[in-house]
Amino acid sequence: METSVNGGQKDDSLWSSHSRMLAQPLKENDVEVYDIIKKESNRQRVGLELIASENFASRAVLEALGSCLNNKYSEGYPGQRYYGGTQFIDELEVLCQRRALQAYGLDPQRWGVNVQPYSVYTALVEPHGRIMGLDLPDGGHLTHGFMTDKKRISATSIFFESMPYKVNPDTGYINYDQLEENARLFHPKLIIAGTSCYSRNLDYARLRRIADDSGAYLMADMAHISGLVAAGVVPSPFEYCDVVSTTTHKTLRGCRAGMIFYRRGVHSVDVKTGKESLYNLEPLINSAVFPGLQGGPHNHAIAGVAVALKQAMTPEFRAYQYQVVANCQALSQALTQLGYKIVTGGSDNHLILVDLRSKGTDGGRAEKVLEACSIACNKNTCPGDKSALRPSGLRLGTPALTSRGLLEKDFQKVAHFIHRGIELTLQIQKDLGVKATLKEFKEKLTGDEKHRGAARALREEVENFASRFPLPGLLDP
Ligand code: DSN
Repeated sequence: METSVNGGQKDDSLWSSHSRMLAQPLKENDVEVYDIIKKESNRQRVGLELIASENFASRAVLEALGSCLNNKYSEGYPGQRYYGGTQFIDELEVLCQRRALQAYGLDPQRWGVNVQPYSVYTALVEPHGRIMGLDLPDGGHLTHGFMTDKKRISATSIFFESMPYKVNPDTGYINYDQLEENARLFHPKLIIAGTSCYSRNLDYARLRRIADDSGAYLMADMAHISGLVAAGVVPSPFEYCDVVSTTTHKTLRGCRAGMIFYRRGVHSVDVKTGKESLYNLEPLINSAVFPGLQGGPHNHAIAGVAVALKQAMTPEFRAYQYQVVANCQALSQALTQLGYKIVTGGSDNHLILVDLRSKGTDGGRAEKVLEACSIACNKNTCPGDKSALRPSGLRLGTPALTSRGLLEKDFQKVAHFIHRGIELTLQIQKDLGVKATLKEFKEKLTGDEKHRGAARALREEVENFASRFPLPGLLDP
């Protein structure tokens, strides 16, 4: 190979191999990365994907994501960019915005949407302003103000003052009375109606009343359920909220990106004077996203979101979301019949939380065994858990496998696979004794031929079963 610099002379052979390098498919150009993607693609194909926040994006979404849109800088908003050459990016962003409003049945006079963002808080709350979100161990999200007794974990608890609300440990349902009482004392600026492990519909009307009492904004983070909302399968937060944020890759089945919807127009009318006050959210949110927090938008991701939103308005998508919920109920019932406790007794949406305390094990151990059997899910705290370090539950979601075409009867089979994985977990624990650490547990699972063999046998069955269902997305790799 010639050196790249040849006394200031252009090296023709290097220059033509540079052109070839740019034209080579991944498979030839970078075998290491190609092989990793191939392994991951195979893992997704032969495994059972039950992580509630995951899904399989369609081929069209992935094509948009892998397009030349990746190449373009476009800081700013349509019609107001800091770079030239953005006419098609503008067209794309406006199309994505229009589809986003249509997909949720929103009047453009009353709602606007930012399709570039990854965060919204700084638009609504000043530094040290007060926020209230569902606590992470109770099914909330890290970014809803999570902190522990010892440490402020999320930026949303470092930069803002956060007070969580909780679920009732006996029922697993949100304790709205306690939230109301605490909000009266805490006077939050923002209440977040959002979850990452909560299987029941939120009472948005009640949350609105609580927010109004404190003069707080009500923001829904509908990330987990945004596909279900678009399909009309669960209640929509739009009727009651000032702001609605979402990621776009979960039930909505787009690529990894986000959107923030905000109200426009009249906010309130003074009963005495009849004077209208208007929402001012649009400039606050747009300037918080850019230039406040972000630089160049991910235009390829905006294209992927636009494609997903078009799909979200089809009857096929609605049928899919109904099936997600039907499958979740089938999974919940099958596990209940097998003797498992489901937090809140079931689900209104796409996920369930299985409480393993009564079985004598915990989420961490069960997750490890299931992973060894090609079943992907995650450990999760259950209401009343004493330690977040040893969560007692497993969160299971149906969006991804429903995209692969599994129906209720298939989820009964999935429930039996999970049951066998948990039986194996109990067997390993029995052999080890109650005091064994998670590390010892993992060593036993991988090091003891009896258990390794049992996991292998179950994994083969799981993989045979899962391989029967097609994997959406790009064909190669
Ligand atoms: N990590 C996602 C979830 O699993 O809920 C949320 O961001």
